[in-house]
Amino acid sequence: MSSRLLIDVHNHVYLPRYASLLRSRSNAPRILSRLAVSGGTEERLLILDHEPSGGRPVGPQYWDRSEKLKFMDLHGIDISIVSSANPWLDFLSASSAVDMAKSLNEDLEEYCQTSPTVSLSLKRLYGFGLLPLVPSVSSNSLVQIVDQISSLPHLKGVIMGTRGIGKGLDDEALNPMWEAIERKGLVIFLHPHYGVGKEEWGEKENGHVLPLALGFPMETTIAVTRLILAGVLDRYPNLRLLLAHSGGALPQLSSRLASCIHHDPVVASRLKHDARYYLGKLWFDAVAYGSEELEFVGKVVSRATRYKSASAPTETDVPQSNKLLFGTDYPFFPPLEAQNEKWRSVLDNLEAINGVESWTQDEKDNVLYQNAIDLFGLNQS
Ligand code: 5CU
Repeated sequence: MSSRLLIDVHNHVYLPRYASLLRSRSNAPRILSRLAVSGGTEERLLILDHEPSGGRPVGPQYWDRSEKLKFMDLHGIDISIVSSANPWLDFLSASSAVDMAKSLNEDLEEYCQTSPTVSLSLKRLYGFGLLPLVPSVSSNSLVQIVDQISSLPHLKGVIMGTRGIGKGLDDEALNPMWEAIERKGLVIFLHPHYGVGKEEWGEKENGHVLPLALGFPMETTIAVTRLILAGVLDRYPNLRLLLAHSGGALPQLSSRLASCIHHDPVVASRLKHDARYYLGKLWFDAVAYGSEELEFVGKVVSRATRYKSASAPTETDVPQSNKLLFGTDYPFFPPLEAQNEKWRSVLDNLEAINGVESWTQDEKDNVLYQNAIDLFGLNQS
């Protein structure tokens, strides 16, 4: 691929079927209707723990494909890899979650398959499917839905929260699912929803700042660390995990993690490699809003092969920008002021990538599109 592109790997949708489900509910997660100050009715979204009881504004940007394409055009985004937004199917019974996953995956395939094209072989929209990750679901159902997703040509992976089927991502009951995802070559987009214990946030009114800025990334940090400690990446070395929000605090804490493991023989004996090695096996979105943070993540990830055990296959260091991928988090973080203007949150992330001092233009292009082409196999579409 020679022409330059912009590919957004972190953006969301509530497909119309899912928005209807949220409208039918009387407790969170839900979409409620209420009288607007300006007259008429307005819809509000209630998804997070401790969301103000009136929720927040929600509108077509959450479900209408033409709004997403307009947003992409406004920001020069050629391709989006779209995922359902949190909290996915977490609140459903096992049988409802299986049925809903199947239907939403078909809906998303249609949403992408009928999208405009970038070139002869490339669509503007691809997607991450949904798995029925709820308590009591059977391994068979999970594997069947992995098979369904891999049979839908415009779905390139799965989006997944951190709870697994109730016990987290270190639950052995998930092994058949990991095996199936690895076998089918799907990318896992790991995304938070629950944050960490709300008692940490004190009594001051800070809106969503603490849960979103700190709680979300810490949730991801803990979930992927538990997955590593459980040996999932040793058992399934070809699993491809993309971490939301640049992997949270994992890059910053990885040497501390390695040291703690080293001093705990029971955990150490479970793992084939130093903890830092596993960072090189992960992908990170570039939704970090700062050049220095991106540069730091790139450096930490690239040194991973230094920490492989002697028995590991020969590998070379990962170039510094090869595991980071541009994302927007659309439709979250919309501008507070004028509509029809570019979004500050998107510009911040673009400026962060373009401002990394030690990266060449080729390295920035890796993050802006080339890594996404490689990870999702878009040149083979
Ligand atoms: O602003 C938020 O609540 C969110 C959310 O719930 N999920 C997400 O992906 N980004 C922001």
